[in-house]
Amino acid sequence: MQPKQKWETSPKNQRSQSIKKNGLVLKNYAGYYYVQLDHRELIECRIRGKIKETILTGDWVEITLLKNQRGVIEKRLPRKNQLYRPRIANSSLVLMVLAKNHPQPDLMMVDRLLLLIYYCGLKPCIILNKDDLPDSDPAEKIREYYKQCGITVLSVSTQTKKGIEALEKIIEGEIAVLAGPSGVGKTSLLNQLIPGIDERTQSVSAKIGRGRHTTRHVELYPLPSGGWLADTPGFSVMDLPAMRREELRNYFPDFIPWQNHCRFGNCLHYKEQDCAVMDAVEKKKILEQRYRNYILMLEEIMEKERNYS
Ligand SMILES: Nc1nc2c(ncn2[C@@H]2O[C@H](COP(=O)(O)OP(=O)(O)O)[C@@H](O)[C@H]2O)c(=O)[nH]1
Ligand SMILES: [Mg+2]
Ligand SMILES: [Zn+2]
Repeated sequence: MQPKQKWETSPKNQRSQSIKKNGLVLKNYAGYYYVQLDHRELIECRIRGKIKETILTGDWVEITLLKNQRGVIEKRLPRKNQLYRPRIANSSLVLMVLAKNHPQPDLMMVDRLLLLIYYCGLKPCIILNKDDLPDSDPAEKIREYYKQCGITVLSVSTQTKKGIEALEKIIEGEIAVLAGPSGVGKTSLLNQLIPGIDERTQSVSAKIGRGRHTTRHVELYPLPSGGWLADTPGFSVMDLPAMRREELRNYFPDFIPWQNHCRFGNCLHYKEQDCAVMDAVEKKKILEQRYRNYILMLEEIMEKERNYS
C-alpha cells in the first residue's frame, strides 16, 4: 500500500492557501507522476482519486503543490494528440533519423514514415546522420528533393559532433520523438543529446530485468535548449493507417500544388487521363521514386479495401 494520505491536500486550513500550478508529465512510474514546472522544478505527484482520464507522459496537468517537492494532479489540460508507440501525449516533432550511408536511406521507408507523421498531424524533420561517411544517391535525393518539399533536413554526425547544436535548436520548445530504422544512430544521438542517459536507464532495466527498449515506460528528457526528447524511438510499426484510397494523396504535400490541375477533381493520379501529377513526374518536378512509392501504397490500400468488402 502507498502512504496515500501524504498526498492529500488536507488539513483544511491549508486548503485556502493551496498553490496550483501547471506542469508537464515527464514520466509515470509505479503510480507516481513526475511533473516539471517552470524553472525545471520536478514535483513527485499522486493523482487525485476522482480523476477519470488517463494521464500520460507528455500531458500538461494542473497540480496542487504540497510540501517537499510533492503534489497532487488535479486535472489534465486539453491534449493535442496521442501516439501509441511510444505512448506519449502532445508530441509535436518527429525526428526521422537516417544515415547518409551504412545503411543508405530506403526511400520507401522514408515515404511511409512521412505519411504516418503527416497522418498523425505531426511535423517531420529528417536527421541525416553519419555525415562523416561518403555520400549515397538516396541521401542526395533527401537533401535536394525532400528539402524542397519544405521538410527540414539536417546533416549531423555523432562522431564529429557536426550539427548537434543545430539539432538542439530544432527541438527547442518541442516535444520530440525519434524514429527511423536500426543502425542509423538513434541510440548514439540520444546519448549525445542526453548525456548520461545510458547509465540512468541501464540501472533501471537491470533492476527489473528487462532491456530498456522492452520497457513500456517512456520518459521525456528536458534538453538544455528548452525542449523535450522522448527516450524511446517511436513509430516502429510500419502498417499503413486505415484510410480510403482518396485520402492518401492529401498526405503528399508535394503533390498538392499540381493536383488542382488534374482533369478530374478526385484524380488518384493512378490511371486517369490528363493527370497533372503524372505530368509533373514526367517533367521531373516530382521525384519519380516518390511517385512510385505513392502508387505502391495506393495499391496496398486498394487491396485492403477489397479484403474488407
Ligand atoms: N560513421 C559513423 N558511425 C556512426 C555515427 N553515429 C552512429 N554510428 C554507428 O552506427 C552504428 C549504429 O548506431 P546506433 O546508435 O546503435 O543506431 P540505432 O540502431 O539507430 O540505435 C554504431 O556502430 C555506431 O557507432 C556517425 O555519426 N558516424
Ligand atoms: Mg538503438
Ligand atoms: Zn492526377
